[in-house]
Amino acid sequence: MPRALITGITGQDGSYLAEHLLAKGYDVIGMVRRTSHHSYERIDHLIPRVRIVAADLLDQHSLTMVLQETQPDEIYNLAAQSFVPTSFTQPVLTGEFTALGVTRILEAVRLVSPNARFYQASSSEMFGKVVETPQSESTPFYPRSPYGVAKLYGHWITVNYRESYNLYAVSGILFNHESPRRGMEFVTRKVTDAAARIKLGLATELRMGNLDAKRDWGFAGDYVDAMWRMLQAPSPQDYVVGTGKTHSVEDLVRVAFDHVGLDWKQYVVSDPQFYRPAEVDLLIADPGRINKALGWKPSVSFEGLVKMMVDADLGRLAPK
Ligand code: NDP
Ligand code: GDR
Repeated sequence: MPRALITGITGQDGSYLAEHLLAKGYDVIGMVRRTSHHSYERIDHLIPRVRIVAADLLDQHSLTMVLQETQPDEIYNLAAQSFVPTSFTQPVLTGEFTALGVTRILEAVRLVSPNARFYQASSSEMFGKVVETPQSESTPFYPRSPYGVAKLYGHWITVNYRESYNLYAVSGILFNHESPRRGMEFVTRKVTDAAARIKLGLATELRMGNLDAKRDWGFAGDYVDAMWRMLQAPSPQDYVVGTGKTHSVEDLVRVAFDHVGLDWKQYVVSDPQFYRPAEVDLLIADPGRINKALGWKPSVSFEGLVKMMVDADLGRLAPK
């Protein structure tokens, strides 16, 4: 039975990846950081099928010990400070988690588990102020936030450890992926939750930032399969993962409100606090490499994704 260690198992992607690997017969170990409360809402249904171990991206020794104790065949480094606005207000902490955290875990891998396969969660935010469209593995990077800059460090240190120490270490450059388990502050979930609340009479307005930004949005369940495929390939390579289609935040709002039979223009209010100091205007993936080399393609359309999320929020919020 292959054994996988997932950092960030309590996050959106960690929960889907754990399900995916359990279904494939893996022994799944999830790394969590110590908090004063258990935040297992996304993985409660998987316990006790996954083993939980405690460590922190800020603590080198804890990472080394986790690898020593668990001896995984595959390591998926999903843990990070992943919210772009917080990276502007807490840039140093974001760098510690999202950038240096990758070096800490790679150092542990190099010393303890040099034969394990390592996945790094890189991001389309590294393309930022894009220099070419669509964005592929060869597109130059131009990050636009402390988060994007930190992810770029994590990306290059992964390449560097692969080249320096011959590790099987790869980066998936994933475009935005969403689900009913997406954190509430990210734009898709914020919008689908608000559409459901307004429909049910639980809220009266939705305060938003830049409606013109465009993103390549896919379903998280599809993207964790891409992560797994990358670690099964005969040789380590980095891949862009996205749908190849782009939509504006306004499109997102329209589809969500249309789905509950409401006119979004009557409820959406512009609020300066949700605009960013520097914006990423347009992202759209060229997923040609992963499609050809690993046979990966997305299974959920943009409209299907938004409706799935609105329906889940309606189901959660409706009086029982
Ligand atoms: P989430 O924000 O939902 O999850 C982040 C996870 O990281 C949580 O489990 C969190 O734990 C954990 N974490 C944060 N800080 C630490 C720390 N110091 N030590 C240990 N664990 C920590 O992110 P997603 O699931 O959406 O994304 C997974 C990864 O993929 C992230 O690295 C993200 O940056 C990256 N990514 C995401 C994309 C997306 O569209 N979702 C696209 C491209 C990249 P806790 O529950 O305790 O907070
Ligand atoms: P992003 O996701 O920054 O792309 O990073 P987010 O959903 O936060 O924003 C997408 C776009 O929507 C615009 N926007 C708003 N965003 C939020 N959160 N709230 C608002 O009210 C709002 N109004 C407009 C934003 O300006 C932006 O243009 C996500 C994260 O998951 C990263 O970790 C990941 O690496 C990238 O996707 C790929």
